[in-house]
Amino acid sequence: MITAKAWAGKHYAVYGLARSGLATVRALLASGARVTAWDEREEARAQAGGAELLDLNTADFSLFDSLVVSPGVPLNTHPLAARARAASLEIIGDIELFARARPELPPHKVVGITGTNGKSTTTALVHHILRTAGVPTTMGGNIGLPILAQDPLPEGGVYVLELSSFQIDLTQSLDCDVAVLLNITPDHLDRYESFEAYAASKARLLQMQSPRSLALYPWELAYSGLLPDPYRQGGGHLKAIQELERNSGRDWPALQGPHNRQNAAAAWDVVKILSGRFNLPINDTLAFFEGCRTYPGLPHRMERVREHDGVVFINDSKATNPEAAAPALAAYPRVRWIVGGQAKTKDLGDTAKHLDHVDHAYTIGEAGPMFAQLLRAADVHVTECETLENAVKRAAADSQAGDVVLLSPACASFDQFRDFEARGDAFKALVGDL
Ligand code: UMA
Repeated sequence: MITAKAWAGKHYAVYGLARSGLATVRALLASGARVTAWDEREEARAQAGGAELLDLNTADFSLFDSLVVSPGVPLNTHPLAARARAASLEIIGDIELFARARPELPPHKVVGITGTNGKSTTTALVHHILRTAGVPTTMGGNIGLPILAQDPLPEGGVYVLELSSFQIDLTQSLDCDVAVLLNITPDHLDRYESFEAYAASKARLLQMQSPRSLALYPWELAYSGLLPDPYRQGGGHLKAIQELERNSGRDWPALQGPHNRQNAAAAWDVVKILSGRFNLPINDTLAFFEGCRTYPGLPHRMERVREHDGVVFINDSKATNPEAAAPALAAYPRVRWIVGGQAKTKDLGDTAKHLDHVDHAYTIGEAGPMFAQLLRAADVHVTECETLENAVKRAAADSQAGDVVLLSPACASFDQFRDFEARGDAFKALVGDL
């Protein structure tokens, strides 16, 4: 776990006690801080051993030095935010605590990766390339690993952080040595006033950097009008994509599809900068190709679950918007597509480009009727299934050897599941029971 003298003797209020909140409580207590914590859920509160429990919705905020909030707490609508502002109490997250602990850690580099899609793959790939090349490295953040629960790295180590816009909103002083902004498409619009406000949140990762650090983002984004002035021309554009065209995905089983070419290109640029500009002692080209060849892939990301009677079942539960689902549809020429959940958009988005690959669609969740209507209008056969269980059973019963059954929902999971991981796990269990 990461601890810091900078936190000792301070009194922190911690709101939200799931993965990031509990790791925060433990790291603060181990550092000698006083912690008062709260979560709406009693089971969550029961796990916060050592913290004082007090309902922060009504507590006197003048008691605290900082309010540490979990990324999943919707501060745009939550009354806590206005109360903290009225009491001049700063609101931060675990990534900001990490930023404040950095001066006490052995000399290191931080790579921060954000974007609407591809950030988990790029984060895991950069981490894998560095580890394969013998560099001390750890990954954390939105990838499901709270950074404060990770062990500090020895001198020369590289922290690779996946950062969501929610986490960036709770961070003020993280100066990433290399920051990557992969892409921005509409997402999380329940948490932001507008698409522009969501884009501005992502851009703040670059704005927090000092002049000696480097920002990477694609050309299209530089000219999209979504980034603040200094990033509109010039700067550190992602460069390696063209170089990769010749090498794309040949011997890289877990990096198939054009979207992964962009993720790999970004990872290559990061590794080149770490070795060229920040003197990391590795052969970046060798490390990159070896890393891509041996990269194992991520759970819930085009994950091959099982082959049953010649039918292949793919779990792509992490595709929580149409742009994220499109690459999976593109990757398989004929699929039985399980789609739906809590809609992020009112149309088919990029998935519309690959409907010729869809043999039959099985709709689920709140957005099921909407998808059924949109898909039928595009001449796709649809069975409305409502639940994932019905969809898996129907798709399996309809399949013949050689078919692919793909869960790539293009929607959030919260209408029927705790999160996309629980949805993917449910799919794997249902497929296992066939
Ligand atoms: N809570 C309250 N009151 C509220 C709202 C929530 O008490 O009004 C409590 C909940 O009961 C819960 C906690 O607050 O116990 C919410 O925690 P959380 O949702 O932040 O969950 P964590 O397990 O801490 O996970 C967070 C990230 N979750 C979100 O951003 C929603 C995880 O990203 C991240 O991996 C983890 O920290 C470790 O850093 C997940 C995610 O879905 C994967 N991210 C979104 C995405 O990728 O689209 C942004």
